[in-house]
Amino acid sequence: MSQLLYRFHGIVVKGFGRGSKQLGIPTANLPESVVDQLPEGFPTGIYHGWANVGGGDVHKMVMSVGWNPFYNNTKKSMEVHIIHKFDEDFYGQDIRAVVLEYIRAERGFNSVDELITAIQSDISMATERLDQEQLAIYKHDPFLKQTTTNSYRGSNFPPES
Ligand code: ADP
Ligand code: RBF
Ligand code: MG
Repeated sequence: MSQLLYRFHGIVVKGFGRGSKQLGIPTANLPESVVDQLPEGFPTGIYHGWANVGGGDVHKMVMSVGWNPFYNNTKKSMEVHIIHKFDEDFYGQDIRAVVLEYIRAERGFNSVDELITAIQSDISMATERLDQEQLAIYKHDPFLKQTTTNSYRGSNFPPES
């Protein structure tokens, strides 16, 4: 598995409402603007890395980028499942992520159960690999703790005269 490094952040939006949450795998969907910013040639598929929400704790995550062949989507999506149990939803909050490895391509399945089994196996893979030191260090990537509020630090602004 080859390592990559892609950082992004964005506001969590409503997804397709397929009830992934009911299946035990909620996915925080990213807005179109963030999907459009993916580098040209960024392969669709399943990835893992680190993520946090609203400046909070950093957790392991799995991410799906693409067309969700199982559902015959016509719109490219980007959704992140954070491997952590949250007490509340976080729509409207800023999610920040560091993407580190490509796990596999997206594929179709014969049933929802098979899709879930595949995602569970992605989660196991992520859980294991992100503990390796060369990936674990990114849990502390400063990017994850930046805030989206603009800040300015200057010594002579506005100019005195
Ligand atoms: P939608 O179709 O709107 O994306 P989902 O069923 O995929 O609905 O649920 C996603 C929402 O669940 C997220 O936007 C977030 O607010 C919430 N959520 C709770 N726990 C998690 C988690 N561990 N990972 C991702 N989203 C979570
Ligand atoms: N959708 C697919 O159609 N094929 C896949 O192989 C696939 N793999 C996924 C792997 C992970 C780790 C996650 C979080 C999602 C994946 N999805 C896949 C997307 C899934 O269909 C989507 O989360 C639900 O449809 C809710 O939008
Ligand atoms: Mg979702």
